[in-house]
Amino acid sequence: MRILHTGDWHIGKLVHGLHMTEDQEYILKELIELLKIEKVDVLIIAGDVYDRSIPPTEAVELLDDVLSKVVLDLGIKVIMISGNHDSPDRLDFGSKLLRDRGLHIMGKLQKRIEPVILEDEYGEVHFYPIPFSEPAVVKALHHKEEVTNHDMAMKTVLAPITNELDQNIRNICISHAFVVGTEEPETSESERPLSIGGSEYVSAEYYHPFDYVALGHLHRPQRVSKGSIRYAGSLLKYSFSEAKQKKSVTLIELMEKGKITIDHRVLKPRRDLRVIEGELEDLMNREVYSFGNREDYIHAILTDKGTLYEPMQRLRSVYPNMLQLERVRMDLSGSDGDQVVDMKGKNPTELFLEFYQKVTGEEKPTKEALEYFSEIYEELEREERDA
Ligand SMILES: [Mn+2]
Repeated sequence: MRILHTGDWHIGKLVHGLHMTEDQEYILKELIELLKIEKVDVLIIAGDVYDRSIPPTEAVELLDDVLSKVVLDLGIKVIMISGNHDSPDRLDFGSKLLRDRGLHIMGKLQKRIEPVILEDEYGEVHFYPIPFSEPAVVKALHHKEEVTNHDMAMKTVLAPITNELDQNIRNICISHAFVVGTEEPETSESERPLSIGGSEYVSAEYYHPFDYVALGHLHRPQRVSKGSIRYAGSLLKYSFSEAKQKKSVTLIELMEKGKITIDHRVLKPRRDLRVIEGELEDLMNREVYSFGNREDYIHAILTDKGTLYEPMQRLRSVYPNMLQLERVRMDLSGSDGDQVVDMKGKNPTELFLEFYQKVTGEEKPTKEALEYFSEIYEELEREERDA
C-alpha cells in the first residue's frame, strides 16, 4: 500500500496580507499529478486543512475541487483530521455521507476512535485518525480531571487505542500535535502555539506502538524520533522563518508487517518565498536579480546606511511580489518608533547629530555629510522665508 502523508495545507491563508489561495491551487495541482505518477492508494492530510475556523469561500471551493478529483476521479482514499486551525464541527460536515465514497474526515474528537480499515495483498491496515485534541475537550469527554495539558490529553486519547492494538496487523496513526522525541524539534513562525502558558508538548512514546505516525503541526518536514514518527511539513512556506526550509511530502510504502519504506517528494511552488540582503542598488542590479525568479515572494534586508528614497516602491519595480522590507540599521517605524525625543533647546545641527547616531549607530557623520546637511537646511529655511 502506498500512502502519501501531507499536512498543514492551511488553505485560505494570508501571508503578509496576501491571499495564498492561487499558490495553493497551483501546488495542489502538482500534488494531484504526483498521486497519479506514484500510484498512491491513500492520501493523508494531518490537520490544519484550512487556515481558519471560518475559511473564505475560495478556500472551501478549492478543497472541494481537490478532494473531488482525488476521491472521485482518481479513486484514491483520503483520510483527514482537524488541526488547531480548523473548526472541528465545520470540517465534519457531510463526513458520514462521504465515508462510503472513500473520504474519511475526523473533525471532532470522539471518545472512542474507530479505525479506518483498508486492505491490500498483505492484509488489513488500520488507520487511527486523531483530531486535534484540546486538553479541556479531552478532560470533559473522558471525565478526567487530571487532564490539564497536551501531554496528558494525548495520553488519555491514545491509551484505549494502543492498549487494544492488534500487533499482528499494520497500524497507522494520524495526529495533530507538538510531539517531542529524541530529535530537536524545529519550529516555524507560521505555527500557532497550541497552548498559551501551559506546555504544548506531547511525548513521542505514546505513539510507539504504531507502525507509522503521520503528524501535522510543525511546518518543517522532520523526524520526531527514530522509527516512523514524522511531520510531513506544510504544503508551502508560510512565513519568512521558513525561507530556507525544503518542503516535501512523505511517501510511504507499506509491505508486510514490519516492512516499510519512507521517501520524500518535492513539489515546486508557483513562487518561492525568500530573503534577499544587500544594498538597494545591488539588489536592483540585473546581474543580481536575474539569479532568481523576480516573481518570488521577497523579504528584503537593506544594508544601506543613509536615507533612501522610497525603497519599497523601487524594489517593487524589480520584485513585484515584495512582501517585507527591513533596514539593518535604520528603523524609524519599528518598535522604538514611539520614543519621545526631547527637542527643546536644541539647534537643528544637534538634532541632526542625534538622529544620525540613532539611525546609523555611528558616532558622527563625516564632515562632508554634515556640510551637506547644513546646506540643505539653509536652503529649506530660505524657501520657507520666501514662500
Ligand atoms: Mn499548521
